Amino acid sequence: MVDYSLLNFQVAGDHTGNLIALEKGKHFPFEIKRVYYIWGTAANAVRGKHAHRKLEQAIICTSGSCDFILDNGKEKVTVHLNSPTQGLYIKHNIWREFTNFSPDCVVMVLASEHYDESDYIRDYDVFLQELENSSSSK
Ligand code: T46
Repeated sequence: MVDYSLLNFQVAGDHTGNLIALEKGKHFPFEIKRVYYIWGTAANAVRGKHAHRKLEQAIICTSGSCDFILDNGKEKVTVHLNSPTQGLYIKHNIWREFTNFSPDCVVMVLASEHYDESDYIRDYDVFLQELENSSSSK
């Protein structure tokens, strides 16, 4: 099974509209060191195409929708994100691609580490090799 979970956020706000507050130490199983967001992506673009060696992330589609394809080297699962009330939590060693963007899609990501290109595995064969090395060293 591909290791991921969906975090459900409590909605506050009032009759005029909604609000979700996300706090350090309360809503995520990691300390948030970085926030970034992605928007204006062409519908059929495929982003991601990499895994991370260490990074954990919570991915929230704050507007619109898109699909995340998660791959642990053996199995794949597609997670459709279409609500600001849910966060897709993924740890390291998961190959991710995301696509099928609605025109209004905004993806906000909360990350456990600062940006570090050396944490990326951008070659799928290297990803498979590193997975094998880590399982044979256990
Ligand atoms: C993931 C999805 C949801 C930075 O300079 N700082 C940053 O914090 C990030 C994330 C990227 N960049 C630069 C590096 C590249 O030149 O922005 C460019 C595109 O980055 P990347 O290839 O990481 O973008 P995505 O949208 O393919 O993937 C990102 C995350 O890397 C990834 O972990 O899950 O968003």
